[in-house]
Amino acid sequence: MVSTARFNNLNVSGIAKKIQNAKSIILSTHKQCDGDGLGAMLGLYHALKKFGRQVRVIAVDEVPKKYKFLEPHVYLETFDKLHTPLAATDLCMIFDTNDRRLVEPLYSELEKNCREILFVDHHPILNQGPEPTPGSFIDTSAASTGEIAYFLIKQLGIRLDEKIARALYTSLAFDTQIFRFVKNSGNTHLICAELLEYERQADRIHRSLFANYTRKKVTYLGKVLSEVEYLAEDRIALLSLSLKDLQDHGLDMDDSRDVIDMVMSIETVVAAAIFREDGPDLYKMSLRSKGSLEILSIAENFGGGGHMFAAGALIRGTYKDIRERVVEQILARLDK
Ligand SMILES: [Mn+2]
Repeated sequence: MVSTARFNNLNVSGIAKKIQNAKSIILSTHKQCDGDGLGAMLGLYHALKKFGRQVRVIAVDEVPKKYKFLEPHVYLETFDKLHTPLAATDLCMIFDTNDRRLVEPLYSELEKNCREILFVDHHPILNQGPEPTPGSFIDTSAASTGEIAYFLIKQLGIRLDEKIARALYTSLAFDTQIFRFVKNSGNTHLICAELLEYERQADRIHRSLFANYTRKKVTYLGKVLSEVEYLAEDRIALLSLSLKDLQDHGLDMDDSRDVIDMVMSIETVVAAAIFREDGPDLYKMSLRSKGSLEILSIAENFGGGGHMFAAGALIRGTYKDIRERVVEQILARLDK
């Protein structure tokens, strides 16, 4: 058993009190959910069921297939296929974002039905975007929101078990990419050491999250990686992904997520931008950077958000025009 005294002191007691006072609770996360938000809310779901609460887990849209080991089809509803209509609920907790726009169209319905909505998150509050609701818990020092869910479960005195541990471990392993991106804190490793007392198949989770490639996907990655455009002595990498290309390879949107991480693995690259075509003249931009090059403000300039070194936005316009504006802003920061 790992002593909690060794952890950084996260103040989650305010949220724990609200859970104690709530009979009915809804848990959710941002649209196109990932392993962090999904793992955090499913981990808390299993814990709160043991705690005797009425809990619903509602995702905005479909959960990617690679998470099927968490059995989302058993425990989770999607907004377009609710098992029963939304009803009056005491508390709603939204994980892994504090930007309500990323929870629409579900968010507007939650507002009508929930007495209180809180964001539980580790992304910085946006300078150019909606504010989180009062009482939200945002800790940018957490490497994943699963860590915050872990501290909540501990604060409530709920015993861990295999289901809770599997979901939380997924959250931590996903957002740190199996401990590549920890936040200069031992928290992630210490928490995982305890979770692994209950989850005996961590290697299976690692494979599901990061070694899930199909032959079609590898063919696709080979093609698009050969099309990367390099600028500024190979320090900047750019790539546009067409929807048709994904479809022609029999892939879906989630399959394009790994491309940017592969590009960022190139030693010389310090900033990368990937533009995935999501519709006619509509692009989902993903930005990543290394070291001290901050790119969140670029995403915010296009109405998006994220972390300091990993951010994104949905942008309308032609590729040529968007590319030019983004490159200009990356270059301006690169020279600083
Ligand atoms: Mn996250």
